[in-house]
Amino acid sequence: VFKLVVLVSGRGTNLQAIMDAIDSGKLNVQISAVISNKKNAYALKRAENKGIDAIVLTKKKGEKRENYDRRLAEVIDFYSPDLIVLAGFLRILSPWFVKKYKNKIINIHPALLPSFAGLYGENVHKAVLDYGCKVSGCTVHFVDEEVDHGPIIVQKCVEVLDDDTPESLAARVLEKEHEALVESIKLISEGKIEIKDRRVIRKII
Ligand code: 3YE
Repeated sequence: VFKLVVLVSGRGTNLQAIMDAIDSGKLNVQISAVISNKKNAYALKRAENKGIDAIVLTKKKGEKRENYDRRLAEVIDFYSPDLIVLAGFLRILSPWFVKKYKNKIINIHPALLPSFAGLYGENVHKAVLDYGCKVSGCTVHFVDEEVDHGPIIVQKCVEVLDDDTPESLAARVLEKEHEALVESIKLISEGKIEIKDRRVIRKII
């Protein structure tokens, strides 16, 4: 079976969407472990409730990025996953880590890339509203050395409403994130896509 390790920092609603899709038979994959860089992340509870290994790996004071990533990789390699999913994991990954797992890491970003790259959390939605955008959405992409830059797998859009607040827009985008993430994992786990000239395309079989 196709194995995932899911990296989180927060509430874990995207993790929940993956678990729900597995339970309903929409995804034929297994979550081998959930790893959080924050000890109080509610995502850890969601994993424990399902009997999934939930691991906390916090950064030590003054620890270099690559050193943390090497410790992270040690945990990940214990599970030998087919895919690493960043589901609200709020850390930049070092070039070392990205090279080690080339085309094996995906991230969900709460805007239509390449717009609003580099921002995260509510900051993204505030920036979208401040700019006066009429649509926003989310992007699932492969992770490369540059943040929010790798090949795009799935994008979904939502309308921006005149009375939106960052919170109301975030909630509308979040629903699409759940769909986009599940669709992306389905495509990858079924071997239906490949990367060609930095574009993600459907495999012809
Ligand atoms: N790393 C690479 N490429 C990518 N990480 C993410 C996407 C992505 C990636 O496409 N190479 C905010 C994180 C930004 C931030 O600066 N965080 C701090 C950590 C703070 C802490 O430890 O609490 C940091 O130094 O990384 C995922 C989204 C990253 C969003």
